[in-house]
Amino acid sequence: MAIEFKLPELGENIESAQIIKVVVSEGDVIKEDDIILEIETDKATVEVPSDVGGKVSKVHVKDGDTAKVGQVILTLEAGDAKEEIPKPKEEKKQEIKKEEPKKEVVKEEKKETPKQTKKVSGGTYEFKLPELGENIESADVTAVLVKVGDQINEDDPVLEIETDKATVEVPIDKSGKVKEIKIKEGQKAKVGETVIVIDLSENVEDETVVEKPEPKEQDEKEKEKKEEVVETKAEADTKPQSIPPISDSTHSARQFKKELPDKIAPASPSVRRFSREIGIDIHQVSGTGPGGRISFEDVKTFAKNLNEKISKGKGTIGVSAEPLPDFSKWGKIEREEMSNIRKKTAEHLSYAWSVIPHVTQFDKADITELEKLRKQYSKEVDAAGGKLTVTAILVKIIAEALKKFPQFNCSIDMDKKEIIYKNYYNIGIAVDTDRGLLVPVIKDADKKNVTQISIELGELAAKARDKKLSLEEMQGGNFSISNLGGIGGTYFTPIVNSPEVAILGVSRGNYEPVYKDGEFVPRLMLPLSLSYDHRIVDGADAIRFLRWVVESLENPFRMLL
Ligand code: CAO
Repeated sequence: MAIEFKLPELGENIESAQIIKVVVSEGDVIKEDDIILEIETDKATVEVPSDVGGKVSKVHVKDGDTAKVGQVILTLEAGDAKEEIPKPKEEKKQEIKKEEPKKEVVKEEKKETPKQTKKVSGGTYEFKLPELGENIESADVTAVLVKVGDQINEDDPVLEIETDKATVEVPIDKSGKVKEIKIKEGQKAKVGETVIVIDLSENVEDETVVEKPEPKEQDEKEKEKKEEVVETKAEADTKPQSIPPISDSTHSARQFKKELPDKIAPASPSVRRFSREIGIDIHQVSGTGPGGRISFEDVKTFAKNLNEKISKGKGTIGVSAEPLPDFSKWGKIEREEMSNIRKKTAEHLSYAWSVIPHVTQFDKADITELEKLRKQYSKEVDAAGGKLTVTAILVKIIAEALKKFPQFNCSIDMDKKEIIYKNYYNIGIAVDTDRGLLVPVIKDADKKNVTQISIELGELAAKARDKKLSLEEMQGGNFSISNLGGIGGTYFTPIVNSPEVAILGVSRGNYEPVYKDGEFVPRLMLPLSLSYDHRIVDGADAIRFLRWVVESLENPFRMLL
């Protein structure tokens, strides 16, 4: 039996990767988890393990190729080794796939279970609020999408609810006529509580139990036609309450057939409506559900990617890139393709610079005493395998500062007009590498001492320079530090590493004459630049934050208070 190994999901917004090395050859016998590729994305170089085993019958890519997520990389023969060779496992893919926001919990759960559609012709059915996910016991009903008397089909959304995780539409699992609605908009519904009662006697179709292991394309199309009819009839209304009876949908389908596009996109009417409202042509959206079904999330992802493409094409958001002159008129030139890291850095920083209203606040810390302590303890840290530098000390200070000033430890969700406060303290460190800037993250810095931070910082910086950082090691940062002081410079204005809201720039510490107790004395002064997102951080907060950092550098005992 031939099995295909496809390039798995590599993380949010990563669509392709460059293949640095194909580690296997045709004829090789590989096991699940064996490394088969070394790839480079715009974020990192990573090894890709196989989630299948077997004999490699064809390698579809070569070193240097760019492979798209989902592209077939290997064909394998399971052959006699069948028993030993496990089938592709979804969890294995998750190892590389990075957290994707889990939305539409209800729909996702339904998708996993093969459906058994019962078309019954009598009695009533109490539709209860289904399980919504782990630890979710109730939800706020934000909209009731049907009204008494409506004829509804299995899978039609009947409620819109909001949990603490997401707003989702709840589809019903049977067809019938709405007899009673037991919940109102604005009320709270408990999981398992009856929310809608439907009359099954309106179902005049056959009573057989239909097993649908997989939605067949034809069935899907038929269903879509029905939905399209429903939607067309309801076009004038913006809410799905106006779903008309569809028991005569065969007739309606014929009636409206001419108005239907040749190829009908598999999406529910509410998804189509949403897509239309935000100006997206649903036929261009690829669905990730069973049979390519398009969800709200698919439409949002498509819109997001489209926006990104538009902004990339324009250089920066809303600003068209100026045409370049012909530089060769003035001398010899050479063109070189940007590395993936450079491309991503350019896009990311253009985005952050265009979207975030930046302000940079400067200050200086007298680190004369700290420098003495640093020298005093550096041997101890050396012996533990780290290097006691001002960067490592700053990581600890910033983690404490974030606890004290939570508005620096948040992200902004402009779509929802919400602030997301984080109860963990992960600090990103800008590392200069020959391939460009990388920002590995020291996780839970507040729980680590300065020696542990020094060791981890050294390891992460080395990994960054040796192309060994994993995506995981570069994600989840709350605040970044960029220390250019080891190289030089007085002050600079760092760009906030979106979706973080602030970044500390550190320049070179130098001895300066400082007026103290009536005389000028030489003191080691460290210049600091705090850039922050003025949408969430006010100037007064910024200087309070920076002063706290300065005072903690000048007197580390302060942190213990
Ligand atoms: N002022 C004076 N000296 C400094 C200093 C500062 N602000 N920061 C570091 N130094 C000194 C260190 O004490 C060390 O001196 P010794 O060897 O005498 O002890 C020396 O400079 C080298 O330090 P380092 O770079 O090895 O270690 P670090 O922990 O301070 O920095 C790292 C680690 C990864 C931040 C750094 O190596 C680096 O890559 N910096 C560049 C960051 C960057 O590119 N930022 C730009 C982002 S925006 O484009």
